[in-house]
Amino acid sequence: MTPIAQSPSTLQSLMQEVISIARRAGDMIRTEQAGFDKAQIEMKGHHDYVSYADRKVEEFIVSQLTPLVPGAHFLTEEKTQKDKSQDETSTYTWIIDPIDGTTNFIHNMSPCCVSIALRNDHEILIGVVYEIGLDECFYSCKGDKAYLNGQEIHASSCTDSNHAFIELGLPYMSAKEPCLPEYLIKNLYGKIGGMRLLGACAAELCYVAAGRFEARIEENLGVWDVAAGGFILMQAGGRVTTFYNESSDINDEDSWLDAKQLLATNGHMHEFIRTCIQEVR
Ligand code: LIP
Repeated sequence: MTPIAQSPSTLQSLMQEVISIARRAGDMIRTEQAGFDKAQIEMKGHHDYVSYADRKVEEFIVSQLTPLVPGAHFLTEEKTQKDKSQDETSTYTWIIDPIDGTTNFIHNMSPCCVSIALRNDHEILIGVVYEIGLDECFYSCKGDKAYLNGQEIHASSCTDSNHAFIELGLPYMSAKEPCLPEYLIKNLYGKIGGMRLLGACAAELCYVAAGRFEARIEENLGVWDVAAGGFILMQAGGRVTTFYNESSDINDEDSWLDAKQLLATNGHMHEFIRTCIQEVR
């Protein structure tokens, strides 16, 4: 396949098309959420919910993205597409979570969002996250800044852990994993500004990018939970690594992107939180 031109203007116009697709997918989610019948819930795993809405939205997104980068592969949470990202015919992969925050979605809660990233080999070129509850679209592309609904965003400049506002994520696989948030709550309670569990990793990474929070921490994540939001955060001046690895390089194949565990911060809080995690594990 022909590689897509990666000039800033080409990527920006491709990004605008992805934003439009994410917003239309968001409209579908809003409609489905308004009339959602809990009898439609299915289980993918222990406490890991899915519904026909996730699959319907995913199929819509795939159909709209397909002509934008002909031959690109798809890596999607709901597996409506075969993962061919290891096959050599294309280096481009769309990474999609049609509804990130599915548990929030089925309980008619926010945040829940659409997350779409375009990856070329191990480099992310575009990230778009659209959160439906507050009608907030976060986006960035290689060579550009990070934006929320047209306004530039930046990770916070907070350097004082005493005021840090931190988001934790609870993985679904409770039986298999020792619960890191439990240890972190014990360890950080009284030492930082506040902690929240919001339940939609992609949106929460963008909240760190927009300076609302100082950090977001979770393990056992899928690449579709982190690809777009992690990229947007880095473009907004934040830092994204695994808990143990120093690497924050989006071109590094051993990086956070495929690691399933994510320490995402405004940069200033990184070592403070990494040390806390290392103390409790
Ligand atoms: C979920 C997340 C949530 C996280 C879960 C899960 P889903 O994704 O975004 O914040 O805690 O581990 O990955 O299933 O709603 O797309």
